[in-house]
Amino acid sequence: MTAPNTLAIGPYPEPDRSLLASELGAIFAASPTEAGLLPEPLRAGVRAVAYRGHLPFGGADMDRLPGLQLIANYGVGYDSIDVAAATARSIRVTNTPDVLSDDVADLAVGLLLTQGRQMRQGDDLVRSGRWSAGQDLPLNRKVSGGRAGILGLGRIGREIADRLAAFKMDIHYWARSEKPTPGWTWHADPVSLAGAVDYLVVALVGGEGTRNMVSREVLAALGPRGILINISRGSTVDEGALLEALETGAIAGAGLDVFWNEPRIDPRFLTLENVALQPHQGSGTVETRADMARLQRDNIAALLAGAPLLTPVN
Ligand code: 8YV
Repeated sequence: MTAPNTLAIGPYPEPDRSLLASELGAIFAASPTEAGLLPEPLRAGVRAVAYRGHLPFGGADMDRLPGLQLIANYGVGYDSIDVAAATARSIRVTNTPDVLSDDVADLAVGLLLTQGRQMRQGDDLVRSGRWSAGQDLPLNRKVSGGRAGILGLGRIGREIADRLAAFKMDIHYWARSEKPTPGWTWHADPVSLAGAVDYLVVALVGGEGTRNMVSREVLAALGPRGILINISRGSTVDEGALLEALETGAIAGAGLDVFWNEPRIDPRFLTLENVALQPHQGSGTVETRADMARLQRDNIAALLAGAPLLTPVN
């Protein structure tokens, strides 16, 4: 029997695990480190890795799979994969764009409404009996018609902006260059964007180029009435500055689906009343996860058939 040529690295729930095994004959490893510990004949047969998770996958991990031709990522963001190291080894990388944009944008809007209308605090007021005892929620600020800033107007940022435009919001954005978006206002730098809006929604790609782009200065410009939403990567935000801004009221609040050091996030977040916390669930619906897994497997099948890759990164 020939060695399997697909290695799935990371946590794969059912039915994805069974489909990887039945369609591609995949073998499994929990992490890049564990993959490197597989017997040499198994590692030598691997032509494609189905990668899932946020652990770094670097050049040394690739070198332990000498026949590797493709890393097919389960996710649109591929910042955990060293793409430069892959390219230097003639290894292709694919991701899963588009299929998850709706879900991630939906969650961003949900967090914006949750924070804008104090829905967490409202829920607490009802459950605690304080409402029935006569207490009311302080009045909120109107969300519809407000000013929204999108930091990063890629596929997901665009979906968020389109949704917020339907809330009659005034749309501002930062992207490296101005886009053909009549009626929306482009800002040349993130500080200028933050200073012009009530809600700042981060939809950047992860990685070195965007690390800490939401800086202390950006948060100061957002100001004490401003709300930060992040559905992209924790690395895009200076988290020390964010915690300080939330603790001191330098910004009004935040809705966060992503963090530095997930899932063991900074415990200071847990004590704050003015944040809504989510467990990196932006793409987490049955439909979208099935589409992501399908696209990942289809990229691998294409490689093994010698056909063009569907969603190449490099
Ligand atoms: C994760 C994501 O991939 O697509 C991305 O970039 O961050 C998510 O969809 C997902 O949580 C599985 O790890």
